[in-house]
Amino acid sequence: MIEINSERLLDSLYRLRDIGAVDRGVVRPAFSDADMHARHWLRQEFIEAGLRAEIDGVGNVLGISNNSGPAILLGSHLDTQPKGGWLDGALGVIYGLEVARTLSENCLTNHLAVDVVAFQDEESRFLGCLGSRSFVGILDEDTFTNSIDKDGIRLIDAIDQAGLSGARRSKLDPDRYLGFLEAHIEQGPHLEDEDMKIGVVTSIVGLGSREFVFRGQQNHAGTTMMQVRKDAATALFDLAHTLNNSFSNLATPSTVWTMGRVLVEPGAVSIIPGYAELGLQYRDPSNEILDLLDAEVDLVVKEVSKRVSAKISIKTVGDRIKPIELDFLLRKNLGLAAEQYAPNRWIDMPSGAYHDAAIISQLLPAAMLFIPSIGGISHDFSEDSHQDDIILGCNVLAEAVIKILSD
Ligand code: HGY
Ligand code: MN
Ligand code: MN
Repeated sequence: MIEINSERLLDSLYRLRDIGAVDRGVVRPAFSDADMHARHWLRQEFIEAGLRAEIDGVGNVLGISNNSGPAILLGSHLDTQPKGGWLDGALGVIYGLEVARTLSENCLTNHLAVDVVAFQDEESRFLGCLGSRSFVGILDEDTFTNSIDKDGIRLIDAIDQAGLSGARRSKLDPDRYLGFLEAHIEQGPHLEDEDMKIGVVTSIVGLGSREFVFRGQQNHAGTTMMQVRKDAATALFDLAHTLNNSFSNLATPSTVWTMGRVLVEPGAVSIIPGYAELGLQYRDPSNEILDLLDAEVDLVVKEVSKRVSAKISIKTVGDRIKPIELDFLLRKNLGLAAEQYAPNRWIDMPSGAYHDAAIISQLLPAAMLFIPSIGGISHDFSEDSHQDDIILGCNVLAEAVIKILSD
């Protein structure tokens, strides 16, 4: 059984963690200085690992083996949430680097072709899975040209600022690969609750999203009688409350929805808000349920618009990320490897988080491997995993890669 260099693995993870470190977490939003620093650092690591390395026109970092295919592509994303954990995305990227290094150092495996990728903007500063969408060729020019972040910064300006304007946008060559494997922290409590060490992911949820805008009339909070007000915040609260109730009636046990972004302007206690924004995101393993929730949103907007005085409009309808099943053969090899390193301590399980693997699966067989998240926490500075679990996961991935490429 292969043994990765655990000291080197942890050292690379800790050095990456230092880039954009805040408290116990990291702040490396797509195209931020910290993100680009991490990408240039990683490109150098790929070169030292003997890979041909480049940063492409949307910031994806690619490390390509000199070995001829068929190859395996390993990786994940390098960008983080605005207040992110140190392992979300980073784990899968550094696992890929360590597997490439370990196999190239071993005379029995140094002929195998292991490529590694670090995608850009999986965390949707501009657009969820921006980098992997560009890599599979489904990022249309209109979206590329018109994407802006929540502060109104244009994607093309962020790319220019990062010094990437004019760099080519790499495209996946499906003929080179047998598949894509993304290792990731579970970001939930299931593995820890079941005292399991490895999750072999069966499916990835789908996702719908909306941005609502509420326009009313800013006015004095004392002299404006209730019946004449056009209060943007009251309309927002009414819509949020009604959506919560109506989604609860449609939801299955695996349906989740979140209203994680609220803006009320001008945000002063003695001023009736004239403007408000609300971000809604909903997820389910079933595309049919997501279609139902889509339709329900439109019905609820119509119903609430009739009874509030502010005007409600839908600013953006996010691209649907479809739920997907992951590749059976790749999963089988992940399971065989997991059984070798963690006998009876691994399970098949769905992913409640979405991942670049969902996008890559449009062109390549794809599969994922999870390691436990302490307390099930993620998208928070306190996100963490036990060192032994981190090392075990990388060994399982390396063994699975050898099985897949040697079959
Ligand atoms: O939100 C997600 O599922 C992913 O972590 N971006
Ligand atoms: Mn994330
Ligand atoms: Mn992630």
